[in-house]
Amino acid sequence: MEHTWRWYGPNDPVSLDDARQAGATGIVTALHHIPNGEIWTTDEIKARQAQLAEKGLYWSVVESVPVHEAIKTQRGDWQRYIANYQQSLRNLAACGIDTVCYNFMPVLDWTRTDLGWLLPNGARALRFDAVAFAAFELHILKRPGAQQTYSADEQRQAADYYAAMTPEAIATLTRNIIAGLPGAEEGYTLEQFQAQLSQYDGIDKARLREHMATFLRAIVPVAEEVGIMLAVHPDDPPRPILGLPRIVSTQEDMQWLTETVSSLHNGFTFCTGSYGVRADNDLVQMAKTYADRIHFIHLRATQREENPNSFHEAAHLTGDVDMVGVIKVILEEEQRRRRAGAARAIPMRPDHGHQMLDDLHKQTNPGYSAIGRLKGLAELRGVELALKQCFFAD
Ligand code: DNO
Ligand code: MN
Repeated sequence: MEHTWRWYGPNDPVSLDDARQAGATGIVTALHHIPNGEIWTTDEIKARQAQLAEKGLYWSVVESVPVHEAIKTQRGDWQRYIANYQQSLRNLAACGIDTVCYNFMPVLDWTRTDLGWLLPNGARALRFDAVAFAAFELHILKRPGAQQTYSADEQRQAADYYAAMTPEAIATLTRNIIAGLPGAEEGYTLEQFQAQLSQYDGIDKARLREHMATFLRAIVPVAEEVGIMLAVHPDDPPRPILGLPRIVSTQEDMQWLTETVSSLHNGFTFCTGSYGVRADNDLVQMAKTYADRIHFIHLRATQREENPNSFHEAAHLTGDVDMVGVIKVILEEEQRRRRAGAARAIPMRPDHGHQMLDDLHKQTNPGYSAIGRLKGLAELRGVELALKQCFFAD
């Protein structure tokens, strides 16, 4: 695996030197300053590449070229946004970049209720608390029709939770959910959020799949032509929320994706933390089945809680994910590709990390502080090396 590190650009409190010291050789980044949906020009791409080269690093994977909401809803200017996306892919390829991550989650990107959940050892983790989320949906957002999606028991728990909240807690929970976590290209106020949700009226799972198929049929041929591997990031959490469909959550979804556009350029970001939240996702099996389409890997582990819809981010080698099993499958695939003449290892990054040690006293991007990711990367590299020595002598 190629060891990479996500960097949010010049404003990231974690520097490129930090990334190198952590052991990364490649950088995962995006042009976050370009408005969502506009074309990434070769000048802008080259300027970012030059910044990285100055530090002895290179741009390994784009995460993400964001998919504009208009493409997902097929409203307004969506065809222009698809044309822009095609052009951004051409420009990236012209600059030598060959791997592009994206996601197709309606309205919200990844979602957590708690960005600093205290662990017994004093470190802090990201958490999704299903009861807090229900309190937001039922009592803060007051989404019409939401009642029907919760059992009487869940509604009672959410009401109790809400009744105990202070105004600050309400403000924090709301911000955590709708303001946009790092990498999400959109953030909303409550009013904007409501308006954006209503853009999905009448868009169910089947419709969203149609819209994604339209998008893929337009961009995969371009990716093929210019030599870019597309890698869709799964939904996080991997199930419908707020009445919005989610279509990249399960093995069945992965199968649908591969059947809809069969090209290998239509591939996956295998994010173990996102897929791993569902007990019915067998990650080793999924990695095996779609190994030849895995173009980018996010490694982290989540831990399901007593409430099966709640989870928090565990340390990278603990939690519900069979990390050793997944890495072994990836190394098998790499061996296969090597034997077939592939020049490149599969890029992997430690996805998220606990806020710990000195980082507890620093301003950090939730999930993307330095030390927790450094620890994760170190552990994952250890697993990789041990597996290589035992099973992959060539
Ligand atoms: C979640 C993380 C996120 C992710 C974005 C999609 O698993 O990897 O930061 O990168 O949701 O790019
Ligand atoms: Mn991920």
